[in-house]
Amino acid sequence: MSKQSAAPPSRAGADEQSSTGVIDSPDVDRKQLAREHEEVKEQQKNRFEGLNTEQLIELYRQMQLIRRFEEKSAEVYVAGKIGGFCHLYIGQEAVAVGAISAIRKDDYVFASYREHGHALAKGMPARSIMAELLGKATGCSKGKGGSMHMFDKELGFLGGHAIVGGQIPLATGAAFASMYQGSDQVTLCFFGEAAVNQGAFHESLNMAQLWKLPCIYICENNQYGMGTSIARGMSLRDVAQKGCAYEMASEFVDGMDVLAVREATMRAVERARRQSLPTLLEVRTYRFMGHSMSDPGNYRTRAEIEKYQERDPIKLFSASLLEEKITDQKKLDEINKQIHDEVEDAFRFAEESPLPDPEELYTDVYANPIDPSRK
Ligand SMILES: Cc1ncc(C[n+]2csc(CCOP(=O)(O)OP(=O)(O)O)c2C)c(N)n1
Ligand SMILES: [Mg+2]
Repeated sequence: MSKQSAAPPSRAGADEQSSTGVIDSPDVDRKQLAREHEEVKEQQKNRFEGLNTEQLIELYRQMQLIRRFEEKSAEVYVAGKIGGFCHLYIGQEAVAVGAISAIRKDDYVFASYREHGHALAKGMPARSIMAELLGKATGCSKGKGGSMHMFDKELGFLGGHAIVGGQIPLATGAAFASMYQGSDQVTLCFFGEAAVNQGAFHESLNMAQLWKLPCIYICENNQYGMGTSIARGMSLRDVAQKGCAYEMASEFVDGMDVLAVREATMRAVERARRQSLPTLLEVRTYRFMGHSMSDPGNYRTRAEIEKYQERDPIKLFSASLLEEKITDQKKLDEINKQIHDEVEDAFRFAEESPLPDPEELYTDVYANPIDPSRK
């Protein structure tokens, strides 16, 4: 079953990529974009039903928190305070926030290395994530993981995985555990579209459908795997269609609309909890920043990025909230100020925290701890 939801972002930019990796895209048609924005906003407002003011504002707050957190991370990275890789989530906030708002606290979430946003949406404190980015002892992984290894067992946030597609079989295993133990927990597994080319994706989907596992596979199709567009790396580019190969329910979702993501995930959660069946969601989105902080970005044009910035999920949602008179600009400004303070507090906390003790090199490496005194 494959169902097309309204107006997903197109793959236009990817399709126009030349074989040299440089995109010959036309200038942005602002009038057309404004028309699309109005259309999508009307569709979004129709999805307000059933949600109260508090819930709607919370979705806005979480998306803004992720945006601000990532902007601060970029600033701190450039200042040389973060070591290793750092992949930002700016532009994709509606995916993690919309999907995670549809699950319970005791459900599980797995993500890739682009996971700061998912960790925040699952309830991890900004302090523990920022401290981890700075490699401090107070970080969620005691400063030994860094940007790609956020983790919080109590909150059911099970990583943070640096191997492309590596989280897909792990999430399938967590869903198997829930089924085996007879709990009604569900697992959300987020990954990029390039991970779909990994064998582990196909093996997992086959097993999940065959064994009826309550796993929701959420492909965040941002159109690029590092500097390679989907058009250059995938023969069948409609990822949701791949669910048919395993008779798995699947949907295309507009990843710039937080409520569209929430609704599609709610349908999948219902299927997982009540029938113990998996779902594949292809959520079409776009990353506004480079692949990582060290990406020269010479594989796409400024015009293409600007086109998608016009579809900014936060801009869209705040316009819908204001037009429906759910809130006013003053209240949104207050929230933005609180978020700014929360992120600054997280950074101060991280800066002032100690580095991990050298002895920590020997902890949490093997299930049976290493005795450093034994040579
Ligand atoms: C098994 C493996 N191969 C290659 C890499 C290098 N690598 C890191 S990110 C990435 C692209 C993945 O793109 P996608 O899955 O679309 O996720 P996105 O970065 O767009 O969120 C690659 C090839 C890796 N980390 N692991
Ligand atoms: Mg991608």
